[in-house]
Amino acid sequence: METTLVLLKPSCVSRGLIGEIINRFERRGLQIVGMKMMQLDDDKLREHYSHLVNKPFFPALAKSMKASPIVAMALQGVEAVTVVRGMTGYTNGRTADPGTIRGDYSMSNQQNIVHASDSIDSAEKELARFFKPEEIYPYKHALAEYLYAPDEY
Ligand code: IDP
Ligand code: MG
Repeated sequence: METTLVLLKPSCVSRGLIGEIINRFERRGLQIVGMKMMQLDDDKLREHYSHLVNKPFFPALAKSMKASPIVAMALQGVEAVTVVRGMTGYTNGRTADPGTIRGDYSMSNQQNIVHASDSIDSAEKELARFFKPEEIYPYKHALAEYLYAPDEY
């Protein structure tokens, strides 16, 4: 089992798409093991987007990420990092494949609805950035045996 971080960005929250996007993850079989609404600030954003702080678009990106609260989620499942990245789609909503979240809900390279961790290593660091250990709640998924074959989990 892996756990990965998803952020529902202001482009999701402000458009009233929280429920719709969460529903996609639940329907896929991913288990929500942590979830909270929070307001991001510059310190958190400089840390979270440290690979982008020197890009010319960073100030606009930071502004867009502070425009409303976000919803942070910890999602658990077998190969959850890869599965969630696949569901997220390419960064730019205009080139993201239909069927992905960005390909179905976004027309933008910046206002692209969700963040998702891109590797097991980043998932671990990013979960620690947004959740205290006690805010992650492992529990048995009642449908586990219908979501997976016994040798898969
Ligand atoms: P990812 O979200 O698909 O992992 P990253 O390259 O890690 O993509 O970029 C993080 C976020 O920064 C993107 O989701 C998007 O909101 C924003 N971003 C990335 N590249 C651009 C750009 O060229 N212009 C504006 N915003 C960008
Ligand atoms: Mg990224």
